[in-house]
Amino acid sequence: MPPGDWYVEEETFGYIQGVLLRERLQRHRSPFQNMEVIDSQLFGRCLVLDGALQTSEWDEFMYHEMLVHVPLVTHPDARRVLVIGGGDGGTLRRVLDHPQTEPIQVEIDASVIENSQKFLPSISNGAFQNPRAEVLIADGLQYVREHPGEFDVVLVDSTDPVGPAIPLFEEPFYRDVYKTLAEDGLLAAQSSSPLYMVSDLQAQVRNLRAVFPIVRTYLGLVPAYPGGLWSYTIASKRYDPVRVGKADIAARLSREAITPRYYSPDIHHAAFVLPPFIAEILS
Ligand code: AG3
Repeated sequence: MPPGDWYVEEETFGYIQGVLLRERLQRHRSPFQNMEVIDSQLFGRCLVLDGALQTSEWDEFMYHEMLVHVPLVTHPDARRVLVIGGGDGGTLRRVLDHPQTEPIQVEIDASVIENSQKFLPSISNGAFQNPRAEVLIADGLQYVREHPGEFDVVLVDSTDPVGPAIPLFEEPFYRDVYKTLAEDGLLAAQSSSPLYMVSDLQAQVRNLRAVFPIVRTYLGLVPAYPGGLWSYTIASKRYDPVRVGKADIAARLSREAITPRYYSPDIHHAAFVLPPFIAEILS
């Protein structure tokens, strides 16, 4: 390795990815996880939880725009939006871009929100101060169980399916999400690397298919994540994300004055086009 201080991420699946650091800014151990904030030459400041890079100043928009705009444009009028996890605020911020939404965020670890606001303020960009948003420090699993029939869209912005996040990828949770959604509601979740975490993706899609009639996986670039290609999955009761017309998407973005840097009407549709080897993984 060239000289210098490197952040090196060792993946359980036998792969390492690293970036040259400018500075290690913060290290914190919460009751839930180990957190680090680092500053790197290529990606800027990054949030790391339990040794997995969660988001960077440079590419956070690629991930958060795809996790949020694809489902929120698929739903014709999502007002009540529940965000589970997402302590850095990048997801909440993109939900708030849609003026009709009244989001509730449930994050289990207050210290992720605190440290993200302190060290990575450009990611939430004021979202936590927005009076339209309600932020609760609580267990998302329990919150969903206790709030049936309340949401149009649920967004799961979690860590990888290891350790405490595992239940967020399992069928019992998806059954509770089904119940917390209105009769035309939908869920979107990050769904791991389609290259390196194939069995995780397969299990998640299987669990979603056991509960929801429409399940669609889509892809996007997130260079800071291992392999750079990431997947997301929408599970829906009524609206099918591939049936939203490009002209309607363009009209929505212009009416709501949203100017994304990754997401666009073309990207919305391109993201659902899977290379045959990935389609086969999911068949
Ligand atoms: N959640 C998905 C992060 C996955 C990264 N995995 C890894 N580095 N092995 C990101 C949360 C951002 N709001």
